[in-house]
Order: sequence, then structure tokens, then C-alpha cells
Amino acid sequence: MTAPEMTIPDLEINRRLTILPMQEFYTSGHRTCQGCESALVMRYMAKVAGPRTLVTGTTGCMYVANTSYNSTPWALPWAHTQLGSAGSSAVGTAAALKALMRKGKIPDERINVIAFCSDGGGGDMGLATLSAALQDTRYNLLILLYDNESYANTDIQASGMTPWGAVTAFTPSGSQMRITHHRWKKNVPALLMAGHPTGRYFANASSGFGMDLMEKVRTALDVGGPTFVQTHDPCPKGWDFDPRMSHELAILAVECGITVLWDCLEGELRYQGLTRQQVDGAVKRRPVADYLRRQGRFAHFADDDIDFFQARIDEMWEDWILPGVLRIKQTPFGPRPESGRSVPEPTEGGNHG
Ligand SMILES: Cc1ncc(C[n+]2csc(CCOP(=O)(O)OP(=O)(O)O)c2C)c(N)n1
Ligand code: SF4
Ligand SMILES: [Mg+2]
Repeated sequence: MTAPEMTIPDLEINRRLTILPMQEFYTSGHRTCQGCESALVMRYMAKVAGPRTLVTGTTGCMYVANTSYNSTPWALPWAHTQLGSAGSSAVGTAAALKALMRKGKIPDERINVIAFCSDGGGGDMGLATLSAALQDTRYNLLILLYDNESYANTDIQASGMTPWGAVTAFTPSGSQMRITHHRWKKNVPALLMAGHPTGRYFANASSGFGMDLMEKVRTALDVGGPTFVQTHDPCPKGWDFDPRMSHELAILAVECGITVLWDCLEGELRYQGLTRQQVDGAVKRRPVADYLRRQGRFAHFADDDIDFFQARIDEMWEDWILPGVLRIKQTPFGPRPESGRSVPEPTEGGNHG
């Protein structure tokens, strides 16, 4: 069978997307929850990757809900890989392709390799494999981490990327202990970027900003590898809100400065869209309460908890030298001007760690 026509021509690295193909490569046939933004991320990712793409994905919602018996939304070659092994599966797939091409068993052509994982399988369990993949400069590969902020598929357990204070199956709120999740969210894209100078492209995106997300996926694929993109995806089941609000919540997280749209191409850090306007001071961040108060997982928050959350977000915007990206407030070259904030501890009932 001849390969389907490439629907997006090869782009120069880092070009803005102006034309999108009509074709979908993640289609109907999945069983994700109504309003699942991670499913939308898969659709965006597949659309801009095009048909000459191999995808692997770790155990989780985007595996289980997309592989019901005799039914799948994938119109691309797709394979499941074990929870925690996105990085190794990306390297293995890219290495196998290269070997087949070298031996002349398949034509030597560009084939995208994408391995996806979520916060549990990538940000916690599989971090070591992501690290190994991002050190391996022999292959072109993209790792996409869809962050739905819990181990969603096994009924919403807290991960290292679950926001502070959120209720999950493992971190309920009770009369004695209002807050039982005490860990501040792990910043995986910055962690990977800071520690892997061999990585060519790192990006933080949001399901609420589809064009930005697709441009980031496309940039990653065009620059080659190794590359990493993370997306922030509201999950109605895990976060406890009406599915109609999914997209709005993703956008709100950016408006409040909780999700930061940034990327780093070959060592050059940039901000995008609304985030960029916030960094430039052209747009003010909304209060985090606007985002938190719309979700059942934060319904137990007292005003003090909101204040604590707001102070942490303010700190990362106002005191960090790279706002919202890396917690560096002071260097031998000096602090950020106007900094000097101290973040309060959560108050009675909110701090039982
Ligand atoms: C090694 C291993 N441990 C535990 C499990 C059980 N398990 C399957 S899916 C899953 C949740 C994964 O969470 P995440 O990676 O965040 O993906 P999500 O479900 O949120 O899409 C778990 C714990 C497993 N499949 N393999
Ligand atoms: S639990 Fe969340 S991530 Fe999983 S399919 Fe439902 S909405 Fe999507
Ligand atoms: Mg998850």
C-alpha cells in the first residue's frame, strides 16, 4: 500500500502554523470521559504530526480509553508501552527505525517518533527513562507528557504533579485534616530542561491554547531530537467540575499564571501568547481563586489556603528571575530587582505535613 500523502509540508523549524489539514489521525472511537482535554491533546498532536508518525503511549487513560476491544481512535501506528517507560520506548522505536533504514529494509525517510506519558507514568515513575531519552542525541524523538494532575486511570490518586491541597483518592479532606496533600507541584519541563543540555527543545503548553500547542509539537518534530513537550489538561472526573468547563479551565489556569506558556529552543527561552503579555506587564494575572473555586477538588479550601496558593504563584512571577519557569531568585550577578517576598506557611488545619 502506498503511503498517504503528507498533509503538512516540512516546515522550517519554528514557523507559525497558518494552515491546518482537515485530516484527523486521532478520530472517533475512544471512550474518554466527556470533556477530557487529554483526548483533545492527542488529537492536536496527531493532526500536526501527520501520517508518517509512530506513536507509543504508557498505561493510563490515553491507553486504556483509546483501546477498547475492536475499537480505537488512532489512525496512526500506535503501540502501548509499560507504565514508566515512555523514554525507553521512544529510544527503542527510533533506534529500530534507524537500523531498518540503514539495512535498506525500509526507505530512508523522515518518520516522526512520539512517546506519550502522563504525570504519573512520566513525571513520577518514568522520570529516569525520560532523562535517558533526553541525553540520547542519536535519535529524533518527542516525548509528550499530558498532565492531568493525577493517576487518573486508576481512580485519581495523587501524583507529584497534583497541585498542593487537591483532594484525590489518596488525599481526602476531613474534619481533622483539611489539607492532606502537602507537596507543591513538580515542575517537570523545567527540571528536564535544566538538567539536559543535550535536549534540543522543551515546551510547556496547555490544552486550552490549541494553536500554541500544535506549533510546539510541530517545532519539536521539526527540530529533531531529543525533545519534550508538556501539556496541562483539565480532567472533569479527577478535578470534579462540569465537563462543559474543561476548555475554560485550561485557559483560566493560564490567565491566573498557574500554567505558564514557555518553550526553550536550543537554549533560547521564550514566552508565548497570554503568558508573554503577562511577563511584559501588558496583561494582569487573574486571582488564583477564580480557577480554584470552580473545582470540587479544591472545595475544602479555606481563604488561608487560597492565600497560600496565591502567594506561591506570586512568588514565581515576581521573584523568580525567569518568571514561572525556574526558581532562581538570586545569582552571583544579583537578584531580580523589586524581589524580596516571603511565602507564608499554610495555617492551622492546612498544614499537617
Ligand atoms: C508498573 C505499573 N504499576 C502500576 C500500574 C497500574 N496503573 C495503570 S494506569 C495507572 C495510572 C497512571 O497514571 P498517569 O501516568 O498519570 O496516567 P493517567 O491515568 O493519568 O492518564 C496505574 C497506576 C501499571 N499498569 N503498571
Ligand atoms: S479520567 Fe480524566 S484524563 Fe481520564 S479519560 Fe476521564 S477526563 Fe480524561
Ligand atoms: Mg495522569
